[in-house]
Amino acid sequence: MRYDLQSLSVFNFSILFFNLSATAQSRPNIVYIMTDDHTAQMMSCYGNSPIQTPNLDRIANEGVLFRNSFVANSLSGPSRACMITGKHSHKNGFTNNEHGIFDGSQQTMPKLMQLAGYQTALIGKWHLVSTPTGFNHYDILEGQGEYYNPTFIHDDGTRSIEQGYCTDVITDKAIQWMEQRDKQQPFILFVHHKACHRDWLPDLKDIRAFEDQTFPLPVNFWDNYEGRTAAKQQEMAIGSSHDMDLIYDNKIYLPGDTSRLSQLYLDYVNRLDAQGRKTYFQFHDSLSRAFKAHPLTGRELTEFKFQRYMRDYAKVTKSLDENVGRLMKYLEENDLLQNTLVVYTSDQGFYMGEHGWFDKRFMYEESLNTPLIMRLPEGYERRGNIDEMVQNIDYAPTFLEMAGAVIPEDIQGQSLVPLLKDNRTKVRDNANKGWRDAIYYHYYEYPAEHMVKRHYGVRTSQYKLIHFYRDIDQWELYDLKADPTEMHNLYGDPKYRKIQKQMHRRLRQLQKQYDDPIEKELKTTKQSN
Ligand code: SGN
Ligand code: CA
Repeated sequence: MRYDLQSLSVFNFSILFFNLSATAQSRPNIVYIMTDDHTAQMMSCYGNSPIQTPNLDRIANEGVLFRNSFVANSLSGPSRACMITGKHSHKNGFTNNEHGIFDGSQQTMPKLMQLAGYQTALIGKWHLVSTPTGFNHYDILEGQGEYYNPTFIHDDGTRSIEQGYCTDVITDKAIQWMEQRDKQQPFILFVHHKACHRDWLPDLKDIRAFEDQTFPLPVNFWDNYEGRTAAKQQEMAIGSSHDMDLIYDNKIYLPGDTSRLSQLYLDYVNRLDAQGRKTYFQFHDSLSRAFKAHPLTGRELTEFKFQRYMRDYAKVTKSLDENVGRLMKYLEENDLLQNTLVVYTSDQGFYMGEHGWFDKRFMYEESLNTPLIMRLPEGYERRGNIDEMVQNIDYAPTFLEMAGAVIPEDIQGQSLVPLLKDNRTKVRDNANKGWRDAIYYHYYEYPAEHMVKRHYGVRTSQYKLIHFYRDIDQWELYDLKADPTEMHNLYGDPKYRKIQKQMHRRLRQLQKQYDDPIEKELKTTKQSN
């Protein structure tokens, strides 16, 4: 049921929540685990992963796996803002990392969960610049946070350096909070990891892991970006020494290297204590010496960088998977599994060499997608893969509905509860007939690091239409069935004239539905020029 929250008086509120106290015990807890930049290609439950993630697989095996899960804006801050508001970027106001400050006075899902009688806690990466609101407790990383001995900002405004590896520390804090919570009330706990964000520094116990593994190059690794200007002009290529730095990103460093990025690299590594630094550099110095004895160039160098990137990312992911296992064990041992929704997702997907890239931002599949698996509480019978298209704006209404709370009219996402309810095919298919047939996307951060041009677009189950705009005016159209790796821009192809027209119409409808003013703004700019 939906209500216009602004028009509800306190009196109405008390009526709406009147019945909730009676069912307080039966309302599920929610443990929402969101990583940074962890992508489905690096999760074995999604298939074709070069590494194993057994603890994540367990969540999927015992619950559900969304095969078509997307973000609304593939960048950390904006994605997080979409998630906690249930609204697209132009509505929640946080469109980009560079200039965004989240307006914490607006309606958010954690605030509504509090109103519904939930305890709310946030541990880890926040990245929305302003002080978190709507949480009974928070303990957050400063900005992007650090892997080694990270600094935390506590909810009393103080800061301290916490000893340990970031993924372990965040998990410890999450467990500590659950230990001391009020056990009479349901809770929602947001566990926001820094892993697997750049520059992929591993837990020292994993420093030698995956070193014997050779990772296969994606089929479109050597993409030449024909017919795709924005893709050609990005700055996120593994092969570019400017975009992926041999020292900062690939850790090929020997004392005497003095670039700005080598200093930044050292700043992060030197957070380790003396013993930690010794272990770290023992391994990396030998790697660096071996590289410098036989320096590579051209394609060989690019492939070397790719292998280093994949290994570092895999190491960071290994610790992430193990820590998710630790959190699951805590839930199990404390009889919390039965009545807890466990969500595992990321703030967006990531390129693992597809198109020759790392990073995200583009509306192409790897970064438009975000992993989404759930272990469901009692009463939610669905299991296995879910194919409906879902988006991170859907999480807020889902959690609200599960909590028995009202879903305000202005929330733009759609509750996933109908998809989670019943495992009987017939019942399910009937219930989901009216599910969305397209999703909307809008990315804003340009000019900025990695130089991905502003764009918006629509994706249906088979097609995708993208418009790169402002300093460029280029449309792209993809047939995802015929061309799943998005190498052939079909825009203007006479064979696709009808599809192109339909996709333009669907785009206009979605921009109207979500009230995105961008087309009007572009028209006004055109007229005034
Ligand atoms: C940092 C990274 C970028 C990354 C952005 C945004 N550079 O600026 O590579 O795209 O974060 O990432 S780094 O030199 O600081 O590592 S996001 O996930 O937070 O949006
Ligand atoms: Ca991210």
